Formats: sequence, C-alpha cells, structure tokens
Amino acid sequence: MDDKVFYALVTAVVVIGGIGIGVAYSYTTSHPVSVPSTGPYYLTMVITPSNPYVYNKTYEHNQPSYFILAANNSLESAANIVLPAHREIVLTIIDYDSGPTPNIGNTSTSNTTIFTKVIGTVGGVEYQYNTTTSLASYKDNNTSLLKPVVISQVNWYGNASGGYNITHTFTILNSGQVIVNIPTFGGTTTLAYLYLNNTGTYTWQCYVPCGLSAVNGGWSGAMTTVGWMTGTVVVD
Ligand SMILES: [Cu+2]
Repeated sequence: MDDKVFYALVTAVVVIGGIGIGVAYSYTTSHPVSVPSTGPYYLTMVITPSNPYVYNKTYEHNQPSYFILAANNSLESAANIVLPAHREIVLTIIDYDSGPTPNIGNTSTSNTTIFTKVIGTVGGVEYQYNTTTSLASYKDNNTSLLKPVVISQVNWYGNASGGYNITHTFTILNSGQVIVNIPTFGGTTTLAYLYLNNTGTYTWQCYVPCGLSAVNGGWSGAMTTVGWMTGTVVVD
C-alpha cells in the first residue's frame, strides 16, 4: 500500500468514525456519560507481522507486533500507552497480519470465549472496515469501506482447526480482570469508542497466542515481550 492510499484509508476511517460516534452514541444508554472537555482522543495502532525477533538460536523467528501510529506517521513502541480519563477515546487498530488462529485465551484452547467478545466499548461493539479475507465469508455485501461490519461477539469458525477468525486482541486488564477487549482481524481496520473513567496503571495484552508457536503454546516471544503483544496503559 503506498502512502497516498494509506492516508486516504486513515482519513476515511476518521471521517466515517465521526459518523459512527453519533450512531453508536445515540443507541447507547448503558455506558457512563462523560462530557469531553477537549473533544475525542484519537489513538491509532498498527499491527505488523514478521518483525525480526531473536529469542535464542533455536527459536529465532519473526513475530507480530503492535505499534502506536504517532503524529508524524512513524511507528512507535506500544510498550506504554497513555490515555486520558473521562474523555472519549477513538481507537483505530490497523491489522496487517493474516489470520485466523485456532486458539484463543490463556490456555491456548478455543473454548475460552470471553476474548471473542467486544468488552468495554461504547455500545459493546466494534466496527470492522476494509474487511478482506477473514470476514469476506461472513457477509460479502458488508465488506466495503462504507458499510462497516458491526461486531459484538465473534461466534463463527473460520478454519479447519475450528478456531475463531481473530488474529489478535487488544485487551486491557485491571488486576487480572478484563475491562476492555477488542478483537482484530487480518487485513482489516477496527474502530472502537471507549471511555476510561478510572485513573491508574493497567496492563494491555493480546489474548491470541501469536508468539513463538514451539514455545509454551504460543504464549512466548511477542506475547510476553513488552511493546509487542503486551504493555502498560496509563490512564490519567
Ligand atoms: Cu497477538
């Protein structure tokens, strides 16, 4: 994808996102209402596959990683993500990875369903834009950029191993409890709106075991390396 196309995509997502705010907000009554003092806070993250990663001589392997898309359009480490409290956060995750995976959750089995749910967002949903391979079979006529697929729970199976069509999750934990869970999909852009109304330091973690497959069921490598598939979220 060249720069022009990329910026057009980002612009489109932001513009459509603006429309999405109104739609999502007007149909939601369950989330705490907070009046943003300085408007929405935009966080855009990028997941790229195959970043050079060295574990040891045996398990040298490329690994997927989250990055923060910085204001100057460079990719910065996602080790420490600072977010404002009491303010609408517009979170965009651009996933360049390919999926899906047969496994999800702590135990690397496919029977852990909490990480297939959208948790902690406005309306309990996320929006999938520019969907390609992973979601094409879900609904062909919903794959255009102007018709986002609205997802609250991923409950379909997409591969021979019987897994979920999720490549990664962006999950925020408060003392081990899931307060935000946003599944992402290969080749798609995910948009979600959320409020974090309690200040503090939290952990973020991907819950699709996408690390070194030969070590600890994928719960290694990127999965346990700060800035790759885990890190800190500071809400202030
Ligand atoms: Cu991951």
